[in-house]
Amino acid sequence: MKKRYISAIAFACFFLILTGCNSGNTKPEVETLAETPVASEEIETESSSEVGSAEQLFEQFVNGEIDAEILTSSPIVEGEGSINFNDLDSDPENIYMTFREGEQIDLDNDGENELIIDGPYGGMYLDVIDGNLYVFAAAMGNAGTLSYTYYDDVMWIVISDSTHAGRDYHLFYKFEGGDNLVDSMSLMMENYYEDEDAIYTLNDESITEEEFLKLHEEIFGE
Ligand SMILES: [Ca+2]
Repeated sequence: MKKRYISAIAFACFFLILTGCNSGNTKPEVETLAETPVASEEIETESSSEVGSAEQLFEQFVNGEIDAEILTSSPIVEGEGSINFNDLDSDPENIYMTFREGEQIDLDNDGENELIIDGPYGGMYLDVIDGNLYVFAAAMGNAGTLSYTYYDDVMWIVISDSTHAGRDYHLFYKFEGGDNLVDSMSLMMENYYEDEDAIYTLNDESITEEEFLKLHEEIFGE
């Protein structure tokens, strides 16, 4: 009987310890709950300062302090990995072969400016997406000159090849955010053989020379 009595006391003590532990656990939970609004306030503060941080990231990039990652999902940038401004070509005697800081313009129609890095064949365009710096458009050599144009009330990023004889083609990309391509179009003239008429197309559909020239002027203002 004594043993059982002692066991009962021991069990009661054990139960008390358990209860004590539980009540001990409750406190941190309350504290955790109380901390949650503080944590979300901190996050809000971080996101509200992101607008200013885009310019900071652009500045850090042109100072060579941070890399820009190649946005591989973009149709108008080749390769992968990241780019450091200090590793880009620089030729003091030829400014057209030198990468240099350009203007900041809203090129992707999201109300925030992107950074243009002027350089060979149009250089490259950088955007801050979710707080990270990306190259979302870049020149592809003499068959892929990079530019932009304001047409039909939006900004279009343009890849052009007008450097080869008998060929004048332009691919247009409309973004809403540097990682969100929403529309594209093409305008081309091909005339490879002197004894054949030139072929003009808009989005691969045949158009007349007059229509081509009119569109060319409307889009490029020239
Ligand atoms: Ca933008």
